Amino acid sequence: MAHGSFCAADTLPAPDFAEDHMTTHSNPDKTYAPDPAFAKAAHVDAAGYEKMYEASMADPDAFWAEQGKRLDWIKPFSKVSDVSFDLGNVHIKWYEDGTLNVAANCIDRHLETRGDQTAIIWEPDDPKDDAKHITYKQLHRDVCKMANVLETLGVRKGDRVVIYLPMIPEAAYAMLACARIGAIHSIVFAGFSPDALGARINGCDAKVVITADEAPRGGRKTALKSNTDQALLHCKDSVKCLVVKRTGGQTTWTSRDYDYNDMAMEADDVSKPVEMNAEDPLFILYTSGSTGQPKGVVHSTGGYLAYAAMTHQYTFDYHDGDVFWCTADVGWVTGHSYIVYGPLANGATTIMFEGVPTYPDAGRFWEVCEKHKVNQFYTAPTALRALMGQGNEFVEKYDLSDLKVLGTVGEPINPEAWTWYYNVVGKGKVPIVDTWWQTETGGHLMTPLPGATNLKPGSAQQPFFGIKPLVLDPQSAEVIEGNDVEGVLVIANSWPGQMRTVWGDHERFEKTYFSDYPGYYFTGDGCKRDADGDYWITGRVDDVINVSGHRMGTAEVESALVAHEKVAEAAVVGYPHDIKGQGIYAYVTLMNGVEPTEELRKELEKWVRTEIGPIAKPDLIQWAPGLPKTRSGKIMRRILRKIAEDDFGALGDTSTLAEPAVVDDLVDNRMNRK
Ligand code: 6R9
Repeated sequence: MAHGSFCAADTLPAPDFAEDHMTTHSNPDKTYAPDPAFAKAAHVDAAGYEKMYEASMADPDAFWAEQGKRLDWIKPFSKVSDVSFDLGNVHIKWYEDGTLNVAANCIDRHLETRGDQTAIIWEPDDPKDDAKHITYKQLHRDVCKMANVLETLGVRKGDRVVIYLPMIPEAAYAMLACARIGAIHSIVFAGFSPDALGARINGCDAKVVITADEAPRGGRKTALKSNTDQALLHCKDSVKCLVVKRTGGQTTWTSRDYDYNDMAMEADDVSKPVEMNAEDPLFILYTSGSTGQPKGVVHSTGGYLAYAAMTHQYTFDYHDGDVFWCTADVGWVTGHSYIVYGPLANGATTIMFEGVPTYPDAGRFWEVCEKHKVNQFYTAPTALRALMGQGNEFVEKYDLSDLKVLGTVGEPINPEAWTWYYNVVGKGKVPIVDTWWQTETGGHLMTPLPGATNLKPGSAQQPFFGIKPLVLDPQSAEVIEGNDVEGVLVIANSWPGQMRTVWGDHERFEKTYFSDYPGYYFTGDGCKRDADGDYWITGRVDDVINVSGHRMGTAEVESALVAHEKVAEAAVVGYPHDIKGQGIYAYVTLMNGVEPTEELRKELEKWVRTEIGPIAKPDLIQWAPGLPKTRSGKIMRRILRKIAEDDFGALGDTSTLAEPAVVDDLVDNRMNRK
């Protein structure tokens, strides 16, 4: 089974109940103020946030011109922004007459000051194997070699290169080598099938695909090279395949294959960075929408890098010398921005982890934190929820005293998981940043700042500098002013990290993001702005359910359910209900060893009633041994909705799920009304 390191839940049995995490019950009204000493040393404290945010709103071009200076430009920009969100004429340009090279910004400019500092710590799947410490000097050498290998294969500025690699240093080399020669990379997560890989190679008309023999993960191996061979059966004959040796497990070579290790040995270790325009595409990343084919999200060279670097520095309060660990895979946007581009642009030490959170056991994250003295740790709620059920002793065995900031991303974090993260991992001393953003946004759009914000568990709280969020009424599209309100979330202005277009389909870009609410970037998320003006993401708008005229985020009900001591995970969808319009349908995974009984069903209904209110009481609870998730750990509610509607014929494509078999179980149980 293949999956991102984020989704520990897929690999774990439902956790045993009766762990002491039950003592960490959250109090929803409690906030957590920054430690004064931390705030003092931080890049931004509370007053600093207000001041800088106001400056970013008052004169955005002046603000972003200043931020543009964090990069080294070959030719400095004179124009800051040229943006229109008007349907039919949507264009987004930042720093458009400046030129630069991303690899030079991530590597070359650090050589003089920190050439011997570790740039990347590579932690292999098997903890018995040695970690690698790659200095900026070594990174420079290996990226130049890879750049020269790609040029030998005929790759030139503007060409596309698909990367289908395990989490090994060569994945970062490949990204940076493309950036160095001006090629556009498109990473396909190594857990994707040959079909998905083939579609993406064809979708961006790639010249070369870079892969490895095998990807070890959680003690098992995925045969990437043979997947690539299968994918390439459906691609042009001219596509070349560059193969990196990871395990030595490759058996077949074809005439289109090139041996990376041989070629790199011969390749020159210097390569001149190509001068790129700020608006030249840096990469394409395919992401799925709620419907239709995946979209090729296009990110730019200058604006994207400035935004990734800036958010990495402020959100995590990154300081020189810190060791930063984002547990994502480079196959997702989080890995692009916060394993490679943001940290390296800032001259950081960044960890690349090949494994999963539960191999060899549920202590792996914390073991790695201790071993590499991690200062900032960034992961996903799904991983935390799974780990918290395994017992606190997996955390408590390790010395986590170097942790300064904890982060989460990917979905709303339920207050239970937040509190566990805060108390058990952070020992009640380490601020948590709940970062809300999207593949499309390039970097964080809403997040607390660790030295500035009074933290509220479960809330992404406040906009990042330069971001102007608005809450709209979904029906009338009117702006809802004031606090204690709820609606759909749009962004009123642009920021440098914003995606520029959908690869090969600008019309689809306009239609997807700028047509429902004209004049704004539509995020697809719902949100609340509470009485204090803090933002709470309520989930994708297509996950919003309307019960008897009450709009409700599915996440809200889920959060209540998982707060119950016997519940491991829950997913909630709407289904047609004669009287209420929509009813609440809850899929519930119980803790290990807990028997699903009628009595427990009643208990959970009552629990949600008291947690949220009578309108939130689930109309139907189905026991679910597992939930259908994407490989990045997101619950596929589209499928759950269909099952709830008894529409079993229309489940759509389930092949991209981490474990397609869980769907059969759910359908079975639904049919038999279990
Ligand atoms: C970075 C990433 C984007 C969607 C987004 C939202 C959900 C992400 C969140 C969050 C609540 C957070 N999301 N972070 N919801 N709180 N902190 O995940 O990108 O894979 O494109 O997903 O994920 O629904 O719209 P992507």
